[in-house]
Order: sequence, then structure tokens, then C-alpha cells
Amino acid sequence: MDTTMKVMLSFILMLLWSCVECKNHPHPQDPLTPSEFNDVRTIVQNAYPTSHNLTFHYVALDEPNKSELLSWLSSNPKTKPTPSSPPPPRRAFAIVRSQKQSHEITVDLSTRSIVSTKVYEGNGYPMLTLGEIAVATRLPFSYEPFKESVTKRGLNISLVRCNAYSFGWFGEAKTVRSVKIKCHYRNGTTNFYARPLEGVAVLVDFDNMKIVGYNDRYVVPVPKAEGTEYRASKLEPPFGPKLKGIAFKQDGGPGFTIDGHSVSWANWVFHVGFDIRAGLVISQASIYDLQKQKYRPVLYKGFVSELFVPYQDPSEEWYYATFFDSGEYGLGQYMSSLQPLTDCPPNAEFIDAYYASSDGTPVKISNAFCIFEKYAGDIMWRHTEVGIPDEVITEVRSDVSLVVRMVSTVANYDYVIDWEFKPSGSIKSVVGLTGILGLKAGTYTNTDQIKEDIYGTLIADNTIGIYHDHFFTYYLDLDIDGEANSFVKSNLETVRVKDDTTPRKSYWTVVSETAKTEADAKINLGSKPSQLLVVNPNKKSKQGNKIGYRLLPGPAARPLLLNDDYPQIRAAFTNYDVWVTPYNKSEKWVGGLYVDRSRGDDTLAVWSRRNRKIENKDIVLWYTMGFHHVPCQEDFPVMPTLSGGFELRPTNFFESNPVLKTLSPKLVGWPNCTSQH
Ligand SMILES: *[C@@H]1O[C@H](CO)[C@@H](O)[C@H](O)[C@H]1NC(C)=O
Ligand SMILES: *[C@@H]1O[C@H](CO)[C@@H](O)[C@H](O)[C@H]1NC(C)=O
Ligand SMILES: *[C@@H]1O[C@H](CO)[C@@H](O)[C@H](O)[C@H]1NC(C)=O
Ligand SMILES: *[C@@H]1O[C@H](CO)[C@@H](O)[C@H](O)[C@H]1NC(C)=O
Ligand SMILES: *[C@@H]1O[C@H](CO)[C@@H](O)[C@H](O)[C@H]1NC(C)=O
Ligand SMILES: *[C@@H]1O[C@H](CO)[C@@H](O)[C@H](O)[C@H]1NC(C)=O
Ligand SMILES: [Cu+2]
Repeated sequence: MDTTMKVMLSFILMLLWSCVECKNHPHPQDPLTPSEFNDVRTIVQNAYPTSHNLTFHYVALDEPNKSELLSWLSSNPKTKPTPSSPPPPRRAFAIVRSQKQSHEITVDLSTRSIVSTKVYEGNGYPMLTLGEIAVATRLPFSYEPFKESVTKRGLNISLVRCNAYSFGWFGEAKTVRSVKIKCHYRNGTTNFYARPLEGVAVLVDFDNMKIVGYNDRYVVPVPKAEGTEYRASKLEPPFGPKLKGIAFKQDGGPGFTIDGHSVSWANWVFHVGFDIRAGLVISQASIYDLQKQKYRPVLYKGFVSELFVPYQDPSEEWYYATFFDSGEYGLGQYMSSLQPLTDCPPNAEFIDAYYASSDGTPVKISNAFCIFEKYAGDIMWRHTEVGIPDEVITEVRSDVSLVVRMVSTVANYDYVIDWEFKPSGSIKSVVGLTGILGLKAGTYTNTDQIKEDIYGTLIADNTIGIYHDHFFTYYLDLDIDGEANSFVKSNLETVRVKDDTTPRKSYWTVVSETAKTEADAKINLGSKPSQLLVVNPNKKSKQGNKIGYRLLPGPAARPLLLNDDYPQIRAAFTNYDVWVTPYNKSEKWVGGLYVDRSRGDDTLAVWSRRNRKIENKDIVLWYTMGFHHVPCQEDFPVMPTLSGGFELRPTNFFESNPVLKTLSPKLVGWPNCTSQH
């Protein structure tokens, strides 16, 4: 075989191969596959001397530029079996630690080459990896002073287990990567969080994996194991309240289709992505307009950019507990495999996810996301008309929606994060807080004994649930019918009637303002009655109204820490409930790219000081939904889900009610069921 033949043959093989690949027609936003993670690992490792121990802190798809992506997607819709033009090059972005430095590496997966590398010189460190945490939490067990502390408390060390907690930043001029270790006792219960070894504080240098600080300040009883158990198999009767069996049937299978990571259902299409920091990432959500007979873009991308959880106990063992669950821990890294039938209803379908572990190898999260049609007996719309002689008209439509769910269990807390799509055009995101509280041991068994501030609620004998907050900051890149959008505040203002043409003295009206720059769009909800809208100023409805979507906020909780307190400097993105910035590919993480021990110099609050123009531009809405949590006894030993959610709702986006002609689904499987349609 001569060389030309060889070249030709390999070319034909390549074509064949690319056709095997192209059958899948992967979406350019699909998360990295296990083989891509392995490629990144190999390519990166080959670029460093073998003596360097690399830890992979973040590996994810480096998405193509938005313009490139949108133009490719529009000319290569999913409905076509094969793309007519090659997709944008697939790239990965990795943050790797080597020799105590953070390296940012972009890898081109098609050419298997490194596109760029950069050593990060700024403040802060990347996410803690599970691999490092596993090593750090074993350190106390070979540390004599710790062993003595355990013995002093009359405990058996083989029943002690420890957790690593991010250490924050409290004004130190120089920082090293460090974590605090706190330990619990698991004798007699699986709910070891309820049995803290209080008074002990261990500080670990996380790069050198050494204990560098140790303090055993005081001894209080380890709270008892009784009453902490939550496993049904370990609980004693009586059980109740009793719930009867529930029938659940969806004949003919689900009403949605999942093609890789692309989902279509009713009038919606969207893409479900994964990121080790954010967990679930929704993108390319478009809705079919029955009147216009076409799909119209709504949400280019949405995800939880940060989840800030500051505890309110300033004492030595607790003050640093001001966690950034996305930037320090990774909501994706801590995702739980969803349990069919209980985490999600029987009609759910599941999608797996993969992330890179600290050595770069892919780890699978089975059933990472579930997708299901939800019917909770609610009404989509209705009317009863009794005003017509000899006739009563009642028209009702049941409310069915599509839910995409993830659960992230960041140590003790479980966060259920849902994205819900409604045929009416609304997108809701609902978060549920459950799991186990952050608990502190104390001497008290009754509030009568308490003479000091205990920074929490006495919720069981010797057990204090520490006050804290949960701030969910969402990244919402809305593209309402196109990328160029504006942010409009429609304020409701009282008008005093000045003449006597009406018996009324006042009424309210709407005064709308379009935000010109970032400063105009920093908003604290509830300060005045208003509707916040993202509109497309280049398009109008037939009636001449601006086409838009409005934000219906969920619970608001203003931060209560002082602005100059260190955790609040790092979380300055919660200083306003709503912010708007011009789209910028590198402004994704509100707390900065490097959050562990960050100093707040790369937050949304800093970016937006540039006060860029945001009118008729591609804009991103940042919205924080907050919960102040004053623990109560019902939250123990495991907390019933506390939920809150917000809605993005079409507002003059459609010419009229888009679900006027939606018929209620056929109800099947119930005795005596006469379905309407
Ligand atoms: C790399 O890791 C190995 C095994 O954990 C360890 O023995 C070695 O000291 C490490 N090398 C460096 C340069 O940190
Ligand atoms: C993406 O956009 C940035 C900034 O506009 C540019 O520097 C970069 O080269 C672009 N990347 C690609 C792959 O086009
Ligand atoms: C400590 O617990 C381990 C594991 O349950 C057990 O094997 C061991 O005998 C215990 N030691 C003492 C001193 O009770
Ligand atoms: C473990 O708990 C049981 C009661 O649940 C107690 O009797 C026993 O002494 C405990 N053992 C240790 C080593 O703490
Ligand atoms: C994008 O954001 C980064 C980080 O804030 C900033 O350094 C960069 O200048 C921004 N790019 C543009 C075009 O504004
Ligand atoms: C339901 O059907 C059963 C028999 O099929 C009948 O006995 C019962 O009365 C019906 N109930 C209603 C509410 O119609
Ligand atoms: Cu809470």
C-alpha cells in the first residue's frame, strides 16, 4: 500500500467514524462525556512533569461563544438528522492545582490539544474536591491532641467521624488554602450531625494536608442519640399520620421526549446541562407560539450561580461557617442520585451526570436529574357563567407542567431544585430545603436555663439549631424573542385626584422606566410596588405593547450582616435582590471564579461598578431568593421541606392567552372517571 492509498484509507475511516459520531448529532451544550473527561485528564497530565501531583478542581464544557452557538443551532436544528455544517469546536475548561498554584487550562477536544493555559495570581482558591476532603478528614485520627480530646469526653474514637468546612476569609493579609474540621459521634444513630463534639476546632492546611491549628476550648455533653434517627426501619411504632395508597398512571408513556440532553414537551423545547458547580443548567428554552406558528426564544440559560449560607454564631468554633455551596463545595459535586418513586413520581425519566474527580477521572451520578409531567390537581384556568338565562357554563382546564429536578446534598442540608415549565409560558424555579440542620451542642435542656445569647434555638436536649440564611442567586440570561433586550421597572404609583370629577381621592397607575445602565437595575424588592420586566424593545405586540417576561419574585430576605463584615464582602452579590449586567461569557459565577477564601474582589458587586450600558443589549438578570432560618423543634431530627420559588411569566409576549385552546389531559385509570376530552 503506498502512502496516498494509506492517506485515502484513513480519510475514509475518518468519514465513517465521523458518521458514527454524527448520528448522535450532539448538542454543543451537552456536558462533557466520560471519554471527554478522560481525554482532558490525559492531555493535561501530559503537559505537566509526572512528578507534579495534579488535582482537578473544575472540569467542564467550555461553551462556544454565544453568537457562534446560536448561528450554528439555527442552521442545524435538532429536527435535521445530520448537521449541515460542523458544530463549533468542542472545548473543555479545567482548573487544576499543581505546585500550590491554580492553573486555568482550555483544551480543544477535537484536536486533543491545549489551547491556552494561565496561572491564576489573584485571591481565592477553586472548589474543594471530595478527594482532598477525604484525606483531610482522616488527619485528626492520627493527631495526639485530638485523640486525647476524644478520650477526655469518654468517647470511642472508632465511632467518631469528621467533616471539612470551608474557612472563609476574615481580613487576613496572607492566606493559605485551609479548611476547618469538625467531628461528630455516630454511636447509636446515623444522624451523627445531631451529635457534635463541641468545643474542638481543627485547622488543616489543605495544600500541605497538615493540621496547623488545634483548639479544645471546652467540654459539653455530646447530645444523646435517642430521638435523632430518621430511618423508617429504626423507628418504633406507632407510625402516622396514615396516608392511603395513591394511584398514578400515565398510559402510553410520558408526553415528553428526551433526545440526549434536549427535551421537548407540549409547547416547550429546552436543553438540560450539568456543571460540577451549578448542578442543573437549563438552556435554550423556547416556546411554540400557536398563533405565530413558530418557536420563540425565552431563556438562553438559567442556573443557580451561588448558594450563600452564613451561620450566625460568632464564637471560635462557628464564626467561619459562612458557606458558598456552589463556589466552595459544588452543587453538582454533591448531587444525590434520585430515588425512583420517591424523589420523583413514577412517571419520571432520569438523566445521569458525570463530573471529574480530583484525579481527573470521571465519576457517574446515576439518576442525577429527573423529568416528569406534574399534575397536582391545580387549575390552569376556569370560568363559571351563570349570567345566561337557563344555562350554566363552566369551563375548566387542569394545570399540567413539566418539571426538571435535581437534589444537592451538601453535607447535612438537602436542596431540591426544580425548574418547571408551564404551557402558559411560565417558567418557575422552586427550591426545597430539607435534611439536617447545622447543630451545636450545649449544656441546656430548657430555655429557662439560658441566660446568654446562644445564637440559635434550643431544639432538643443539649442541641442548638444555629440561626442562618440561605441565599440562592440565579443566573438568568433571558433572550426574549432575540438577544437584544431591555430591563424595565414598572412602578405602581399612587395618584392624588386634584379635581372633583370623581368622588375618589386617589388611584394607582403604572409608571415605567427602562434601565439605561447597571446602576439603574440594582433593586431591593419590596421597597416599592413594581413589576420587573425583561422586554424586547425591538418588537411589539399587535396592540403595541412591549413583548416581555416579568419576574414574580419568591421569598426575599435582605442580608442582615453588616456590609463591611467579611462574609458579606465576599457575598456582596446579595446586597441587592436583582441586578442586571450586559452578557459577558466570563461573568457566570456571582461570587467569583475562585470563591474558597475569596476576598470579594471578583463578585457581581464589583463587575457592576463599571456601570455598563444595558439598554437594548444582550442582558443577564441576577436574582437572589433568600430565606432567613430561625430553626424550630419541628426541624429536628430531619426537617420537613421548606420551599420557595419564583416565576418568569410572559407579559404581552403572546397576543392573548396562549392556553385558551389547551384541552385538559385525558384522565385515565381512575374508577368512575369520565374524561372530558
Ligand atoms: C504526590 O503524591 C504522592 C502520593 O500521594 C506523594 O507521595 C508525593 O509526595 C506527592 N508529590 C508532591 C510533589 O507533592
Ligand atoms: C469568543 O469571543 C472572544 C471575545 O469576543 C474571543 O476572544 C474569542 O476568540 C472567541 N472564541 C471563539 C472560539 O470564537
Ligand atoms: C469502639 O468501637 C469499635 C467499633 O464499634 C469496637 O470494635 C471497639 O471494641 C470499641 N472500643 C471500645 C474501647 O469500646
Ligand atoms: C453507645 O451508645 C450506647 C447507647 O445507645 C451506650 O450504651 C454505649 O455506652 C455507647 N458506647 C460508646 C462507646 O459510646
Ligand atoms: C468580561 O468580564 C470580565 C470579568 O468581569 C472582564 O475582565 C472583561 O473585561 C469583560 N469583557 C468585556 C468585553 O466587558
Ligand atoms: C363509581 O362506580 C361504582 C361501580 O362501578 C359505583 O358503585 C359508585 O356509585 C360510583 N361512584 C360514583 C361517585 O359515581
Ligand atoms: Cu436552613
